[in-house]
Amino acid sequence: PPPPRPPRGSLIVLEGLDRSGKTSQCARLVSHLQDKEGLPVEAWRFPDRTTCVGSMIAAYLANQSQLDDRAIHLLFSANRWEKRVLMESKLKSGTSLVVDRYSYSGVAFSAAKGLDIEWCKAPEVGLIAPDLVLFLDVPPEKAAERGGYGTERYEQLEFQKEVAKHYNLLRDPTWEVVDGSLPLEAVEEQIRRLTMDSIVTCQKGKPLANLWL
Ligand code: FDM
Repeated sequence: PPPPRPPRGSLIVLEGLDRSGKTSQCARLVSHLQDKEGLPVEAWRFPDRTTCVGSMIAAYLANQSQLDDRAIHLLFSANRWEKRVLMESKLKSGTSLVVDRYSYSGVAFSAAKGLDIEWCKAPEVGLIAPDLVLFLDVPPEKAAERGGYGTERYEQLEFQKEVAKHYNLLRDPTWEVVDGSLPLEAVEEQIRRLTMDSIVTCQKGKPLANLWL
């Protein structure tokens, strides 16, 4: 008989505007799951700037190159596709992934430039669907007040407002919306609870699915 398969890992995605607290919350969540819960988990992020495609994206974001809006959209998507096989094997071998941004950033940011939403979604079809989408909700004005917008291409209040509108269009009832204006510890607590629920559901045999649901 084949050896028993380990329970699969969960694909947890954090989304939100720049300065919504995603990146710190991802880091805190991953250390909690590893150190306190003793679970196999890895921190991932998109764009993954370490690949060849990722270096083209990095140059674009740093305003060191100019690209057609559709061309950069497809590079962001390709950057997810090139990680798909590894993502699937990690999940199937029991490792949960905490991912800072995914296809929803891809669609929200490109559609905020005026591209058609359905056109933006098309190249994402067939990527692995997250088991949990945690949306850190912070009004753009409040995120901007937190300071520390860098000099990257999209880090401007007017553009972030457009992105917020498009996140709202994409939001569906399966998303867990966390009020990112709450104190960091309160946000962290909610994220931990929702994540543990998702990990347990996946361990119990919830099948992997593909985008878009
Ligand atoms: N971004 C990110 C996109 O425009 N499309 C995508 O598919 C992804 C994953 O890239 F402004 C944007 C969002 C952000 C920028 O992201 C870099 P980080 O999280 O700051 O590295």
